[in-house]
Formats: sequence, C-alpha cells, structure tokens
Amino acid sequence: MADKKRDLDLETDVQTDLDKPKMYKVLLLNDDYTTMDFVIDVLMDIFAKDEVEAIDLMLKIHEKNSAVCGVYVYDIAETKVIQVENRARKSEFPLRAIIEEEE
Ligand code: TYC
Repeated sequence: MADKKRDLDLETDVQTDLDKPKMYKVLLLNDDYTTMDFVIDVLMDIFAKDEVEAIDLMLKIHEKNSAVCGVYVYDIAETKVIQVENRARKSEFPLRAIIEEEE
C-alpha cells in the first residue's frame, strides 16, 4: 500500500515537470548604428508588438542597453534570434539578439 502511494507521488512529480517547460527570454541589445525605425519594425514583425509597445520597448533598449522582447520555449527563442540576425544583415545593421534562460 505504501509503495503504491509512493508510485502515485512520482507520477505526480513527472506530470508537473511536463507541464512546465523551461522558458527562454529573447533580449535585443542596443548599438549606436541601427536606426530606431528599424528596431520598431523588428519588434512589430518578429515579436508581434503593436506600434506603441514597439516604440516603448525600443526606447527602453536605447536607454538601458537591452530589454526582454519575448519569452519562449527554446526552439522558438532560437528562431527569433536567427530572424533578427537575418533581417539586420540584409539591411547592414549590427542589431543583435541574445537568449537568457528564465529562472
Ligand atoms: N541606439 C540606436 C540609435 O540611437 C537605436 C537602437 C535602439 C538600436 C534599440 C538598437 O536594439 C536597439 N539609433
């Protein structure tokens, strides 16, 4: 009987782990060359921000040097970083995005 209870507890623990995947923050970094308009477009197109959110977030990055633009499972976070890199490279801007694990 006691063993059965322990088995049930273990199953509950496993279930809890599956319910909570690790999440990853994607941050944009400030630089001196990328235009503000370009960053606003990136925030709207890649991070699905509306115009007001995008302007606020761009100004936060400009003033504080970086800001979290979204939180995703790892594969999506990685895709966002690649999309930012590709878009920046095409327009010859040095804009960079990085991933940080959420605590
Ligand atoms: N600092 C840039 C400028 O003054 C604007 C900028 C904002 C660049 C955010 C990158 O992630 C960035 N043109």
